[in-house]
Amino acid sequence: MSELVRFEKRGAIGVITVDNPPVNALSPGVPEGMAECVAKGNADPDVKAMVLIGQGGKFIAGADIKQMGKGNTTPTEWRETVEMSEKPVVAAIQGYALGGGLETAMLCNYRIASETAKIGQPEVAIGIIPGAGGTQRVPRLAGVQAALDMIVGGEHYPSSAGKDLGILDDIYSDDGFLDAAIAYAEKVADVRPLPRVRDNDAKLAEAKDNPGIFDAMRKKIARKARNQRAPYACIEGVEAAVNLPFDDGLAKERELFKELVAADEAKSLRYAFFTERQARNVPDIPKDTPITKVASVAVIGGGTMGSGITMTCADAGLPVRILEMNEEALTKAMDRIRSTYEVSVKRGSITAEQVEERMARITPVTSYSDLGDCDMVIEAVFERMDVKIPVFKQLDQSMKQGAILATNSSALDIDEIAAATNRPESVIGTHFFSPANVMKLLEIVRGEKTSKEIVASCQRFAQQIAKVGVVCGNCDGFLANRSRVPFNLEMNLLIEDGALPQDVDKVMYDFGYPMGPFAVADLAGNDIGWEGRKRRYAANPDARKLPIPDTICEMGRFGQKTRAGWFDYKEGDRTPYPSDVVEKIISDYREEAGITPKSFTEEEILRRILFSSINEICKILDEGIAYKATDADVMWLNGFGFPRYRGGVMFWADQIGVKAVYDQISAWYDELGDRWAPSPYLKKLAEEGKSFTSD
Ligand code: T1G
Repeated sequence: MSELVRFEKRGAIGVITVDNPPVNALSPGVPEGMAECVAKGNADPDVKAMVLIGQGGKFIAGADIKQMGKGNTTPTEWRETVEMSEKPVVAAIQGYALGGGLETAMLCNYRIASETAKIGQPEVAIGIIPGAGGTQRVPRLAGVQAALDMIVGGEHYPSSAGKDLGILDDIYSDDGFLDAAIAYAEKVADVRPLPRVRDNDAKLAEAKDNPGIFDAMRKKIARKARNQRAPYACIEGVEAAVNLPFDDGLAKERELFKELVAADEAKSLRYAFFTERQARNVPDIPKDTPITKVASVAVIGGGTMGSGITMTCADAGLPVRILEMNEEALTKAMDRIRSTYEVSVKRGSITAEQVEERMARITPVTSYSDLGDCDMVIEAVFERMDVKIPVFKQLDQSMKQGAILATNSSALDIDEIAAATNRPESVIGTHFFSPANVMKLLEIVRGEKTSKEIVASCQRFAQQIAKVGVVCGNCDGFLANRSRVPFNLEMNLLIEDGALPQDVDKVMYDFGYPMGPFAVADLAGNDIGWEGRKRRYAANPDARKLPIPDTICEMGRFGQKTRAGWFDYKEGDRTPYPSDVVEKIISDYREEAGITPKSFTEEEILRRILFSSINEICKILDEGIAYKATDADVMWLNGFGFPRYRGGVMFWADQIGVKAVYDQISAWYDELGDRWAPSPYLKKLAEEGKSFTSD
């Protein structure tokens, strides 16, 4: 018997424990170990029933993703041993049963879970489908529509929902859960015939009489699943459960799984999964660096960002105090928070009861003296140094020693802010992306004097609030926004050179962005970028001007809010329509500037825009502001909507090849000038034949 899975007897119950830290993945040896233990229980006349449980308060997190795509095929005989056990096997789920973990539980005769456990089939999130019977057994337990929702959505469900759906037989307290599971096994020990999920087709009937259920699902996911195969394969797997005998359905599932697991989509999504976790490793910060556990947070500023950050903390179960200058501003902030939650209630993503629970965690205050005992404070006031500095001077007076003093600034100098306090070692950037309660990225910016403990504490805090934390150094725009500057410049210069906004938007939309960048500018408001450019023009008369967007803004074409921007909009319709007015602005500019418009291929537009940022990321890596190219990918996936099924902008570049990227940038350097000067980091990588993202 493998040490990964052990068997022990508690009276007449055989307890089988999976012990494969950190998440009890079904690594080689675990499936075989479970089968061996079930066989051992069946062979032991003193054993009447068995419990399958996981060590460490978690059941099984699924197949070992690290083993995927390596061509090794996992044996499947173990599944039959478990499913055809002569004695009842009870899956006792704590923590989580995900993917192959839930599939293992569905091989068992019964499934119970603890109150805080979660279950799910999240395989679609890594570009595959359940490959161990999930598409065949979930519909038999939960019905076809529920199975489609669970498998195509890939979400984790609370155990209460699992019971309501019929996947779980009962729920017990986390305390004494193993004893409850043993008692449950004793209760069912003599039940015959043994219930087996495969034998029960009753819940498939709903779809046999309504095959349209599958096309309706395909229609429903079309926008989000664009350019992807796995979500549609999930539907095909469940469809096979309805239309084929069980074993044929399993075979169909296996065929779909094999096709997907080796495809680029799955490789990219596995890459995204692991790099988000690798981002937690900061080269000079040991994993055992002491951290401040954040148990209470203060937020300064109740504007859009401050409210969103406050909600993020409340959503994570943290008590949070929000400070504004006066009662009126505070009331406005609290109303904004409540109304945002109420939109989520209308959407069905949270309940009214959860809104009250979260609102109760938020304490509005107007005095800094009400914040002093918080473990962390996040400043989210206006993005101007002359506004932030006084706040940090005040925080330096008010906050307890050891508190984390964080700024939500998106670009300003962390060192300058830190210098306003007597404790620069406690000052750090925690840059949230708008809307802060939705976007997953948390850019953690360390100043020259920020201590390792504070950095490590913020990394841990990011996990606490379900964000993806990425650490970088301090420079104008940090890693995220600085890497996006060339993207924004290049898209505008392409318009000067001959492309139209709709050409660029089509390329980026077809590539996988949810919206084209000019449509995004119209959504966010062109005046925001315009204000920034005017500040830059005033500060530096030699700064490159962008006459076309400036003219558009001078005409008051700020975007959707003025029903005119880069595109035209109709009343009550957010669809961007190409604008004759804008095309005239563009052609007039080109004529005045003596530019003969060029025509671009779609690939040229795509590479002009993305290669410009890839070159900038190389410069940021060269300066040591970014630690690894994969961190930039994590930021682009979680902060900028880069299509996840392409892995990340650097991972995508690796598929083209570093040398090819370097050669193209060098060619544009010759043709288009200094802004395309290749980074020495890029040149070196190309010469050494290395890649951006693999060691
Ligand atoms: N395989 C390998 N390593 C895994 C893993 C997995 N399934 N899940 C997590 N890890 C590693 C992770 O990389 C990290 O490593 C450490 O464990 C802690 O993870 C047959 C084929 C389970 C909810 O998709 O959702 O089953 O960085 O930081 O926040 O049909 O991990 O420490 O070196 O995320 O407590 C389906 C994926 C697989 C679940 C725990 N299952 N994992 O969250 O820890 S496909 C999944 C998660 C499948 C079947 C198919 C989360 C978690 P390191 P963590 P966490």
